[in-house]
Amino acid sequence: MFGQSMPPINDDRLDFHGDYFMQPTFANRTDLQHTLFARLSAMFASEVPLYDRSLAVNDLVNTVVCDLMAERFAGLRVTPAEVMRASAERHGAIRIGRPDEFRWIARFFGVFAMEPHNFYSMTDIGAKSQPVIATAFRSAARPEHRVFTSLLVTDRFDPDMRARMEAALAGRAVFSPRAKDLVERSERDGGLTAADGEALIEEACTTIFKWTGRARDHRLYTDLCRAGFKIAADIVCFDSHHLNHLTPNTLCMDLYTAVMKRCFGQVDQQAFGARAREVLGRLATTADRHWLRLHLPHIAPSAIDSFEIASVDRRMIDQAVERLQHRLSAPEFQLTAIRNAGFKDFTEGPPGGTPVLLRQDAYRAVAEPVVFMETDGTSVQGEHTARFGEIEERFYATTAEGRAIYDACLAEAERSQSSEPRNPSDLAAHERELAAPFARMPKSLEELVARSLVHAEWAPTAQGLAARGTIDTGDFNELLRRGFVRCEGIRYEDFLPISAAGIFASNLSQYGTRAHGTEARVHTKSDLEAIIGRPIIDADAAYAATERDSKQRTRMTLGITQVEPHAPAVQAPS
Ligand code: OOG
Ligand code: NI
Repeated sequence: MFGQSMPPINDDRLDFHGDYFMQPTFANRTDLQHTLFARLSAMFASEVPLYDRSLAVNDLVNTVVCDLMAERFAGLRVTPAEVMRASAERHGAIRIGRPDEFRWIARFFGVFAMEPHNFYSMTDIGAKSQPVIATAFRSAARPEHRVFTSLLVTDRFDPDMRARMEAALAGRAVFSPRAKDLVERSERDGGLTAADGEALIEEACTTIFKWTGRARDHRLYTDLCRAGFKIAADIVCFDSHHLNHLTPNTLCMDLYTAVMKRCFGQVDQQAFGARAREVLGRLATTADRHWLRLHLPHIAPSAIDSFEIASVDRRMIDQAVERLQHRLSAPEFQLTAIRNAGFKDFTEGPPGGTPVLLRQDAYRAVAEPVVFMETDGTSVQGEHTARFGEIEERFYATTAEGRAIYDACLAEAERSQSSEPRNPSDLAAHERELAAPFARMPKSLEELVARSLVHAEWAPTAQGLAARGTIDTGDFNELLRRGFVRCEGIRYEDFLPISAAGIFASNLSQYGTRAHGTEARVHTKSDLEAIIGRPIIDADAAYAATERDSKQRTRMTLGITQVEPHAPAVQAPS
């Protein structure tokens, strides 16, 4: 046995001689982040059986899409491991009750290199408002995971309700002393060892984000729901920051939604077959190298450039759909056998084929049993309907001009859709009505870039390098035309409050809430920064900076001295 003076052996800052390392070896934060999300996904799959099956659907859809792309791009082979990686990206959503809890969450995500990006206020977005403000935690560069993190703003409520909510929240402790200690250790030492990282992930999956099926104060719960604040009930009556949803990434939204509706029995075999052929047929003729780079960023750009593009004929599409239908007959895809509330009617975001921002959809939340423990020791059996199954597909980050056009197109689509009531499951009519206003939004990356509607990263080509010193223009569109530079769109890594609100609303079966609070005030980004104790990154400014830096590097490498004519105005970070 070790003597009294020996340091404890479980201290892994010690080397095998029992000496302290000058530089302890810390686990890589991004690796820890991947492990965290893989484990949260396993936790959520065990809590929500439908989520588990939806992952299988997504893997199948992504495999079908990659197989089709292998037909279209001669030389492309996507291994099952690569399909898994593309499918393993996720975003989560959590809703926090108290400012001090929010600060702990921010510090927790900091351990995993996830920083707050953007401020979202859901309190003032018209009919779909909710009493929360939010930010999203993610890596600054090439994020693969994110968590949309909302904070309840209690001053939206009347004083009596507010006091009851705050009292309910005051008594809970979501972070255990151990979790807090690990977060503090990481901040103090500059990282966590693999074992400590593992311990913190364990805390995340067994307490912080875990669904317990237990709640408190049934009276408060029912009063909040009746008053139209189901989201507040979801926050204040529970003891953890349970994941509301965990959203995988799909390579083809329209195919995924079609398959899910088929699995839920919402469409018949024939209608499904027709839709799948339509969607895959469109993808097989429109997917280009930009599509590949956007959807499969793990494939080397030089490999993507080397693939010959072949035409995919109808027979191949028909066969792919037949194989898909065959696979879907397996028992694991019979979702009607699991309790469910079906799939939403329509996808949020731009129409298919308009590659900006993101498209999202979801299966609806299912009522889950909850036991309410009352202060007098009794318990009440109840239920709670909040956790749903979202899916998303990401496209290019828009510039301010691009975003303005997007918002205008969406507003126009909403106006035309609300003026013409129709069968809620008429997908074709919905698609036509969405496509019409979006006709003015370009569909190709080339055109989106030429009109400065999306952000791109620029780099010299071999031809440009050969012409170095003789290039007489600083106009990047012209340089692109002459083959001296190349560009790739920057993927949008953030959220859209309007899309989020559409998802909130369809799941809470509540369209918006009005403030009753006499003290309700406007909550700003700096309020949330004060709560977190650090600045929130403006994602649009970061996309613009990435583009600007890439242009600057390209100019330097190619020896270009001319300034760019009509360069888009540099936006000051707000
Ligand atoms: C967050 C909603 C935001 C998204 O995908 O836009 C979100 C929530 O439901 O708490 O996750
Ligand atoms: Ni979401």
